[in-house]
Amino acid sequence: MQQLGFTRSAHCADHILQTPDTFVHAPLPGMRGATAVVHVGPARGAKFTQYTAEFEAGGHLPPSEFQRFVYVLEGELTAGTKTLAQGHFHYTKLPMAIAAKTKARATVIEKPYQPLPAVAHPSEFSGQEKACASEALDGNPALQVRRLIPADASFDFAVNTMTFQPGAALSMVEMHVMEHGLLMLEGGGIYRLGDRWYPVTAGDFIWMAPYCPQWFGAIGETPAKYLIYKDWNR
Ligand code: UGY
Ligand code: MN
Repeated sequence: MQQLGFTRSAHCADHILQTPDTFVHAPLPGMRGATAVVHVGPARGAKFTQYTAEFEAGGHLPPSEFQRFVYVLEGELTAGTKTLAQGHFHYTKLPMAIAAKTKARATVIEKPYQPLPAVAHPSEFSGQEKACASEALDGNPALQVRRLIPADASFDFAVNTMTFQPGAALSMVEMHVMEHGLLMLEGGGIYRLGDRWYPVTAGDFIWMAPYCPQWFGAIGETPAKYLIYKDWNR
């Protein structure tokens, strides 16, 4: 459809909203049978890189020089000996390629590791979102958080899913030192970023710089769910 130059995407000093109509696909060095949509990275002032990798069956993402977290959005991938289906995730600090068993899509987070004195470096792990414990945020059963990365000071970032029942909202406007990369997985609502309010829906990506004022309320008849990165433990 002709959009006549209209998009919900926005680029502001302290945040980005990137909607799928503005995604540009390009291969990253060493990718085969795969392309990436780079949502945010050092080019925009972020201390991590987040992209969506889209694979043909047999596609390949080469090892990264950085620690890497992969969350499968659809299809089946392998990381070493691990097979990862939709909702599965994998973390490693070691250089490791990702291969696609089927046509697949994944969100990928890469970050230079920030060690802490006298704290051991983290080991490789994988898991499944559904199998992670779900906890109410601030005692609100309508807002559930699953922490995908172990609560362990060796990790310098966190990745959580947050699920809001229709009408549920963050209890406060947050303003904090951590930055966020956020991918809307399901449903939608209104995101306040800085001094703007945006309608957002599944497939949208948001980056929030440190101290970006932020709030979300879910709208619609189905739950809203997002995957959210933040720098953590440092
Ligand atoms: O973990 C967080 O900071 C989270 N509550 N932020 C957010 O949902 N925008
Ligand atoms: Mn936050």
